[in-house]
Amino acid sequence: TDSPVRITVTGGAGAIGYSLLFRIASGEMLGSDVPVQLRVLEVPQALDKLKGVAMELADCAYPLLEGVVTTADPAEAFDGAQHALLVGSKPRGQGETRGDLLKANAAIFAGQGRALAAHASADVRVTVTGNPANTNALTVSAVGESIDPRHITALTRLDHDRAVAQLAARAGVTAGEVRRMIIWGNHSDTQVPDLSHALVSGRPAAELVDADWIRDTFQPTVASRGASIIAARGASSAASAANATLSHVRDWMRGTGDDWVSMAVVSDGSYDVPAGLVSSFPVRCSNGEWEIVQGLELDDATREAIRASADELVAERAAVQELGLL
Ligand code: NAX
Repeated sequence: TDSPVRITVTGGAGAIGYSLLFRIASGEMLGSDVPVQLRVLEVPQALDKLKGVAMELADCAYPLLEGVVTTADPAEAFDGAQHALLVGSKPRGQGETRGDLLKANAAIFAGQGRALAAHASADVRVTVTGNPANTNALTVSAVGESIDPRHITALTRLDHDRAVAQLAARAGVTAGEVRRMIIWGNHSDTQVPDLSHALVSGRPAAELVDADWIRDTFQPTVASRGASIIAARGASSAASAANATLSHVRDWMRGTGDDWVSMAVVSDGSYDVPAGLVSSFPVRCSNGEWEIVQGLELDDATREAIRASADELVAERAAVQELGLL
């Protein structure tokens, strides 16, 4: 039999991990015929909790799950990893700014990037969910030079799926009827949800919804959805974030068919996003590789919004560079 695919998940004792690990082990990510081994990294204080999660994973008796490693040692966690899902990060503390968050996490992701480069499989594919996700991915790339930069991505799929859900509800259809949604830019409130190329049951979405709704309701609702979930639930999105992380990897590996998805990937300068930044684009995936959908026409407002989000990414990169990490 084949040896199991080694999947490293960081922050496995957290809220997203509590959904994500079980669904990976069930075969939902890589397929119902692909054995997996989970290698889960946590901080030392959370190892006991993580052991409890590992006990529950065992108790699910998943046929595809060939072992769970729990550790606080990045070298052990990333050993032979073919996928690395970097979920764990330091949350924003009381009174901390996004800048403080950026610096604390730059140090964490620099350490993990080095461990990945030293210990993971040469073709490891990295998906960063932990915030600030785009810039954390950039940090991993900067320190992990032996890893193909095209294999280091960040999650904007939750924003993408939120946008699909909003459009579907407005159009009175199920989410499966919506295709070709786009999120551009940073996973932050400067993100650019764009339905101008979306199709609803094969028809252009722009024919079904008016410009006022797009600008005044659709875009702000998608961009502030995370805050709305926190306000309602008293905790940040967890099951939906796990679902998006899993869907990101699944579609990257198993392909997007004639649809596309949004992923934050290293820019090649497409759509005037400075080359080298990790920014969200519409991508098509096949054979485990992505390519940016080219040649889409954008209106001036969308171009301007993409530029503003790219400016934010440049500023985030500069803040990390100041630390001497890039
Ligand atoms: P939790 O605070 O529940 O869990 C995070 C876990 O990470 C904790 O168990 C913590 O001990 C662990 N951790 C912290 N530093 C670590 C390190 N250096 N190595 C290993 N583990 C470490 O947060 P959760 O709700 O699971 O969210 C995790 C991350 O996802 C946060 O950064 C959050 O901001 C981010 N999100 C990103 C989203 C996206 O769309 N990109 C959406 C959801 C979520 O907000």
